[in-house]
Amino acid sequence: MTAIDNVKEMKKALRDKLKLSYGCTVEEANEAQMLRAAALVLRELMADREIASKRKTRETRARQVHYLSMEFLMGRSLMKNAYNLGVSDLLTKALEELGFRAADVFEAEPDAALGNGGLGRLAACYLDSMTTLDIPATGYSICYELGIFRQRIVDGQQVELPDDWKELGGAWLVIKPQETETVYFGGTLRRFWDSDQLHVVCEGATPVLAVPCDMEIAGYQTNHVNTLRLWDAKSPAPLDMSLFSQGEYLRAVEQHAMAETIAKVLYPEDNHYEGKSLRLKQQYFFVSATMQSIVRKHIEQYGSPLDFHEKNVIQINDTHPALVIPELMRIFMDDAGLSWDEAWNITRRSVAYTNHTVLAEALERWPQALMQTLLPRIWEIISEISHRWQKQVEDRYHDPRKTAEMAIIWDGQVRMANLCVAVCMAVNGVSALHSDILRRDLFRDACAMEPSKFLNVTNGVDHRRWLSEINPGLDALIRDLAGGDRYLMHPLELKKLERYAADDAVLARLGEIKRANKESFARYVKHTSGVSLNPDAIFDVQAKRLHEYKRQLLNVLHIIALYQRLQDDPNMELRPHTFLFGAKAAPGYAVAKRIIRLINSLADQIDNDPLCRDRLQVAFLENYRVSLAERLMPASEVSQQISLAGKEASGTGNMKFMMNGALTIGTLDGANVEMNEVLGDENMFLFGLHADEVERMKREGYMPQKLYARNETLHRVIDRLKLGFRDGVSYEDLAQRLLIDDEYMLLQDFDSYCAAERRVAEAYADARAWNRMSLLNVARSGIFAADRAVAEYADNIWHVPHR
Ligand code: 26W
Repeated sequence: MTAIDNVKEMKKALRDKLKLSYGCTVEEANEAQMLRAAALVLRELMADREIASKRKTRETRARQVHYLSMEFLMGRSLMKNAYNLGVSDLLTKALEELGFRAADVFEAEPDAALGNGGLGRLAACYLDSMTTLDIPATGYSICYELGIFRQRIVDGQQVELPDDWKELGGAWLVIKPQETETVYFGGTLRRFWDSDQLHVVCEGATPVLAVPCDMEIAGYQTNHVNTLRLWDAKSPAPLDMSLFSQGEYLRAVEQHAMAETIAKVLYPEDNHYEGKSLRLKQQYFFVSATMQSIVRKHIEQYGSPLDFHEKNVIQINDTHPALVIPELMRIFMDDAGLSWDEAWNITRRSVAYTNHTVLAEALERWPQALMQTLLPRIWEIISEISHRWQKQVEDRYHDPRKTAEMAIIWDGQVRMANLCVAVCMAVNGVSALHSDILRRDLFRDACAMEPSKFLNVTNGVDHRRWLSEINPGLDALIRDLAGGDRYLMHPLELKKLERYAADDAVLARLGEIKRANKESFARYVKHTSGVSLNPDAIFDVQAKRLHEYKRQLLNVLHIIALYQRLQDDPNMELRPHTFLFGAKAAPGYAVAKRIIRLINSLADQIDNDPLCRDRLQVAFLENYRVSLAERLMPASEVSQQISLAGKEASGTGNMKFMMNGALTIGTLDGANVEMNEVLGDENMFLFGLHADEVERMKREGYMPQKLYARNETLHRVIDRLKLGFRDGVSYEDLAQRLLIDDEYMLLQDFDSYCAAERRVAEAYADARAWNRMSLLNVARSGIFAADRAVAEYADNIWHVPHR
């Protein structure tokens, strides 16, 4: 097996790759070229292991996990792979000795940003853990040409730019044309009998080629290597000019264009469904290619599809890949010749579904007409599943209301969540609270029919990346105090830090580490944007997608209140406070974009008011993304997790902040509830309505205008929105939204939020007490490691062994 054991070998390997792929010397190479050379060196280290891993899976006839997700938010890979392969020091030294600044080479790598936010990043963290736990697993998605847009702020407003990541990021991809699959769209169905067997064929369908672009995934301290398979879409044949004479030319051009657009761009909507036909094409494209390839390999090895479910488990990341259900049925029946009952038994036992949101506007419902024309056979199969399910529901409940609610096809729409709930062997939520809401509310009646299939797996994050790799200072402290690097494989070992909760020297060192991280982040921000952050101020951070339910606007309302207090009383005692925001808004989400503009207007106002100098600051961090989060988390002191209770399925940023010693100000929502269970009320800052209180108040009638009329502070804040700031932009629209509807109850939680912010400021005044809380946050963050979450999937859903 290829190995690199010292700096000399690493330098030679880099030189060789430069020569091979660019025909240049080290002296002639630039950072981008060196980056590609380094990627090739690491890929070579992984390639042997990947082959060996696959061979082992085959020989032991092991059950395999197939993780299907429309999004994998991988971020950068060079540092991560070097770290997992145990060569990060070697690589850094080799680069330096070859005359490069290693940091510049790492920085040259673009993020592979094939995802929007939580759901996509979760998939990336889980790939790392599945591999580290030696689970034979493959991730599947689309090889989008453009990932999530790059965000620029121009005159306070978001502008979207294309994210052309593949030019350099493609260095990690291995293209495998020999494993191409063909996916068919449209056409008309024809049935015929042939020796007692009914055949269904689809004629005149448009073929699209799915070409695998594989990314190798190395685990930590293991030789096991898994694969992330990204499908690229290609048109089958080059344009055939001879078709012109047959009048087919335009059709050929259309087909060609259709194929080439499928993998063009990631849909940038997060938690908001739009019934676009291109999106449905993307979903079927990657699902069909994936399932064809999995079934083909299964039959090659085992000879029969009948034991498919014993050797394979398909995990679907939300409903986006839900077409696996009818597609598996189709392959088993139409391609493998099984009966409906045989196909149904295998399919039901193979697929498990994770739900990631309860927001009604995020639930996928495809128009029947679209599905019928684009995927006629799939539509037929879904219809049959739907009929059978409906009968089951009627027999069980005899209740037309429930029949309507639980229906898969209703009112001209195909409801993907109901399809998954009806068919899958397991359905799980992503935090204890979220899973309870699924069982008690969203999927109540289906749950009563089959309670044992509704499970919880609280999310987790890759703590090797999100702590050890990005926060070397804290990593060194943990190694000193908690038994070296044991915590990297056993995250609960972080608990050992608790012994030092009263150790002044340790607490001081923790404070120094945070201070150094803040300074380094401030240097980075200065360098990249020109903005000076004051490292003496508390770094109070809200970084996540922009969505009304996440309530960035509540954060803004509080800052305005603070600013007005300062204006009223310029001599008030105010500890320096810097509020940082990072957020992308979906390009079509007008309100979210207005909130971004508001944050920038406020930042500008405060920045230009001498009253605020060195005391109050607001900064909007442009283009929030994985690689920026990696710099931000270690420097953060306060983590804002302030969604309306019951709306955030879990959150995973909350866990990353906690691991890096930030204290949480938050509602009892998503995984915050479980953070509160391990931390107690004394080590975080809770506020706001609980999920059940939200429900009750909504039922009984919530009237935001009353709060506005009664609450002097709130009144002034909202009036200030209307008035606007020094740039002359009025935010009357946002003010009206709060007064008329306030769907996410910002006004209701305003007072309690301000009180919690005051507790934060008071607590920060006592550095020792603060550092103690910070230490306890790190110490108790171990349960939020992705290794724990993946082990639970393996034990309770996949039934596969793991390390
Ligand atoms: C169809 C449009 C669309 C696109 C993405 C709908 C829904 C989504 C995702 C399911 C939204 C999402 O990312 N959900 C987040 O998933 C995280 C991982 O489980 C959770 O931590 C977040 O709370 C949840 O918002």
